[in-house]
Amino acid sequence: MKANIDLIMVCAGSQGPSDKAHIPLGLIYVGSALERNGYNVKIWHLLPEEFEDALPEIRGRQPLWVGLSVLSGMTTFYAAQLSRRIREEIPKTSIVWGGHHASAVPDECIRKDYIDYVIHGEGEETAVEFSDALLSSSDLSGILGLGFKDKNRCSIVNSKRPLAEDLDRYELNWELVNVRNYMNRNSQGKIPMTFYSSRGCPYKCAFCATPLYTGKSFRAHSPEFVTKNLFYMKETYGFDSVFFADDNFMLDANRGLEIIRRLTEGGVSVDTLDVRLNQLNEEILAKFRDYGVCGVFFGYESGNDRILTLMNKGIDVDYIKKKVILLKEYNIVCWASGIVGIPTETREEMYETIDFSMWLRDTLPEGSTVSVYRYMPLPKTKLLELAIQKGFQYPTCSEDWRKIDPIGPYYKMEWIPWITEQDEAFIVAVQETSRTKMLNYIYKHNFIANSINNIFVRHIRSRVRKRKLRFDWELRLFEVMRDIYGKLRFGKIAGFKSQAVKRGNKELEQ
Ligand code: B12
Ligand code: SF4
Repeated sequence: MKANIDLIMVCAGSQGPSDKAHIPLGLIYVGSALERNGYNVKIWHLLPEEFEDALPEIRGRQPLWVGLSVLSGMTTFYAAQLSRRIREEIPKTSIVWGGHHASAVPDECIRKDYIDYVIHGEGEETAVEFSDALLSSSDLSGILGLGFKDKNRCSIVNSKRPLAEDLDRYELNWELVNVRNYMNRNSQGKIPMTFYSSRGCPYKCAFCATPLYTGKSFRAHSPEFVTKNLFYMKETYGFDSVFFADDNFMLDANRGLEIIRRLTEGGVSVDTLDVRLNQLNEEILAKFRDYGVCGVFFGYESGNDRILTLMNKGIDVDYIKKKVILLKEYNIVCWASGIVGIPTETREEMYETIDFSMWLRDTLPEGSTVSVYRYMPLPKTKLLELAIQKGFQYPTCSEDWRKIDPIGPYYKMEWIPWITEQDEAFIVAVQETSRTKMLNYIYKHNFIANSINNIFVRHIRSRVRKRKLRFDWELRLFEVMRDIYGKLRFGKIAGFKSQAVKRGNKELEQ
C-alpha cells in the first residue's frame, strides 16, 4: 500500500440522522479509484456529534491526507469545525475539501487556513494524481481540478478537469463502507439503496446547482454496469429496491426503461427515480406501471407562473396539472417538491404555491408526499445574482453558511430579507406539517400512522386556507410524532426544534 487516506462524508444536513441513510456515493467513487491505485482508504460518514469519537482512530492511521466531502449550507460550517479539529489533532496531515461546495467556490475554500487543498469537480482522477504527487513531493501546478497554496502561501486554483465520458471504468468497491448501515426498510417492506446511474443535465433551472458540477451533457453508466452493481448488492446484502438520485434518470428514456426492465426481471424494484415532468408521457407511465415502479420524485417548484418563469423551469402551472392528473391515472406515487421564498416573490405568490401544494396532495395518488422548501441561494447559480441584488447576504465565512438551509433548524431567515418574520413563521409551519407524511414510513404501523397523519393534515390545511399564522399545539404534536418516527426508524430522537416558528409566533404576539 502506498499510504492511508481517510475520506469523510460530513453529514450535517438539516435532516440530521435521516441524511445518513444515503450511502456516500461520491466518496465510494473516489475511494475506489484511490484503492485501485494502491492506497489504503477508509470512508467515514459522520454526524457532528460523532466527530470527536472518530478523531483518535484517524490520528492512529496517520493518513497522507484527510478528504472532506462538503455541501453548501450547514455542512460547510461543520466541515470547517472538523477541519480545525483535525488540524489540532493531526497537524502533519493535509486537509482536502471536495464535493459540491468545494467545487462551486474552490477559490473561497483554498483561502481558509484549515484547508490545504481543494479538489473541484469530479474527484476520481484528480484524487489519484494529487496523492501520487503529494507522496513524491512533485509539482502540483499541472494537476487539473486541484486548488493548493504555493510556497508563499498564495492560493492557486488550477483549471477544471474535463468531465469523465466513460463512467463504467469507475468500478465501485461497496465494501469501503459498512453497507449494512444503509439498509432501512421502506413502507413497502423493501430495502432500497441510493444509486446514481448517470451524470449531467441540459436544463438550466435558475436555482439549481447540479449542472455546474455534473455538466450539461448526459453521461451514463451502461445498463450492464447498473444491473451488475445492483444485483451484487441484492445478492450480497439483500437490497431489493433502488432510489435513482440521477439528475435526470429518464433523459434517455430507452436506457432508463431498459434498466428498469432488467432490474425488475432480476428482482430489484424501483423505489423512486428523479424525473422532470416533461419527460413523462402515457407510454412511459404505462411502462412504469407494468414494471411496478413505486414512485417518482419531481420538482413542481411553484404554483405561480411568474415564479416558474423566473426559475427558468420551462413549464407552467397548467402543464404541471396535466402531468399530475396523468400520474394519478397511472397510480404512480410521487414525491413532489416546491420552493418558496424566491427573490421578488410576493406573499400572495407564495400562498399560491402553498395552495397548489395542497391541490397536489389531494390529486396525487395515496401515499404521495408534497414538500415545500425554503429557497436556498446556492453558489454560482443564476438566481443567486438576483438574490444578492435583493439583499441576500452572501456568507463571508464558513460559520455564516450554517444559517442558510432550506429546511431547518430554523434560524431566522435574515439572509433573505425579502421574507418577513410573519411569512417565515408561516413557511416553516407549512414545511413542518407538510413533512408529516414521513410517518408513512413507520411500516409496521402504517395504517394507524396514516390515520393519525390524515386527521392532523386535514386540520392543518384548514388553518392554512384561512391563513391562520399560528400553529402552536399542532407543531408541538408534530414534534412528538417526529421524535417517535426518529426513534423507530433511526433509534434516536431527531431532536429538531422549530425555533423560528416559536420566535415568529412570539414576535407576532408582541
Ligand atoms: C443524493 C443527494 C443527497 C443525499 C446524499 C448527500 C450526499 N452528500 O451525497 C441527501 C438526501 C442526504 C442530500 C442532502 C442534502 N443535499 Co443533496 N443531493 C443529492 C444529489 C441528488 C446526488 C448526490 C450524489 O450522490 N451524487 C453522485 C456522486 C457520485 O457525486 P458527488 O457526490 O458529487 O461526488 C463527486 C464529486 O463531487 C467529488 N467529490 C465529492 N466529495 C468529495 C470529497 C473529496 C475529498 C474529493 C476529493 C472529491 C469529492 O467526487 C465525486 C465523484 O466524482 C445531488 C444532486 C446531484 N445531481 O448531484 C444533491 C445536492 C448535492 N444536494 C444539495 C443540497 C443543497 C443538499 C442539502 C444541503 C439540502 C438540505 N439542507 O437538506 C442536504 C445536505 C446534506 C448533507 N449531508 O450535508 C445540492 C448541493 C449544492 C451545493 N452547492 O452544495 C445538490 C447539488 C442539489 C442542488 N440543489 O443543486 N442530498
Ligand atoms: S432542477 Fe433538475 S432539471 Fe433543473 S437544472 Fe437542476 S437537475 Fe436539471
